[in-house]
Amino acid sequence: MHKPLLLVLPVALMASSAHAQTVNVYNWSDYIAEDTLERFQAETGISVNYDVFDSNEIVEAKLLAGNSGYDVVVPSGFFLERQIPIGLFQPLDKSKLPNLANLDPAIEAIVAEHDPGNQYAVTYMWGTTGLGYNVNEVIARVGEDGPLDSWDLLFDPETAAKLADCGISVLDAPVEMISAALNYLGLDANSEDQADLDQAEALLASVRPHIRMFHSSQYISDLANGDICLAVGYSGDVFIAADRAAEADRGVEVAYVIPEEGASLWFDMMAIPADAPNPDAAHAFINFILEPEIAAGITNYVWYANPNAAADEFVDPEILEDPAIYPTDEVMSNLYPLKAKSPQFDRLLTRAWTRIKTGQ
Ligand code: N2P
Repeated sequence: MHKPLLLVLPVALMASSAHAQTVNVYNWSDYIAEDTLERFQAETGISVNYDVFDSNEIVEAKLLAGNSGYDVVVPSGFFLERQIPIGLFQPLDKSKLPNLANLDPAIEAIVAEHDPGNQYAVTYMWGTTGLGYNVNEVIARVGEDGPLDSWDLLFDPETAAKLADCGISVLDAPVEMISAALNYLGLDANSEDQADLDQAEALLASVRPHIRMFHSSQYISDLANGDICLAVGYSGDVFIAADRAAEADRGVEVAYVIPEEGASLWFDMMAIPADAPNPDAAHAFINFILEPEIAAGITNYVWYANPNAAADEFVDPEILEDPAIYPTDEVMSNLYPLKAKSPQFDRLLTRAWTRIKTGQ
């Protein structure tokens, strides 16, 4: 009588633990080391479904639709900030995240602006949005004395016109692009004022004819291959392009600059959707990323700063000492954090962005 029961039980347990052995992760493209996922699986026995995106808007749309199937998502803090209050995430169970102790309290304090009390999210990596350029091609067109460390490269129509033939790419990211324009105009980069937005739109429209591409990830290979000469890009992505160009050794030299007028500062944050199928595996994944050698391994591969104080000793000195990656206080004072946009402003922004892209 008992035997069949005993045989049945383990099967039921196996079924539930098989389910417990997958974590579904949705992260930015080009944002993890080659061995991170393998190491996670080897250490925890949990396998990973890993999908990538290159836009906060896409992540938000999936979360709003519900049943995304993801256990861990990595929106930027300035999007996460408005996603928390509408219930898209579950609070972290900090008892399952002992590696939180490794986090740099200074970064924790900054991201608490997005996530009060650091209750819902853990910083994955952080960086800036600046300019990547092909050193030889840009100097050939604007001269050694040209505005190489200025947003003039993009926003001054005469300068942009000189670069149009070798290719200008900008991010297909309205918040980042409009804030860069506002900042260049000397306005508050986070302004939600209609008149300010109008000015930013006019500025972008004035250089629109010189822009070849609106895309948020293709510029990595395009810069590395010499197919474009200027990109508004995320810091680490431009460093990846520079590294690939150097390795290819075909005479392409790529540089990243935080322009003198300033650049945006953002934090990409791991959070667990309210309807995540496997929150336990999500916690295991987040805790794993917080291991100092794992975080450093990612930084060393993708050239973004991590929030992990205990990881510094494992980060390549070339990266740790680069003020465009780990900003000094002086560089930091020239960066502006992006803030969450209200739904009202978002509607205006989306319309303005469509007009800019379509050139109308
Ligand atoms: C990773 C780009 C992430 C930066 N390739 C955007 N927050």
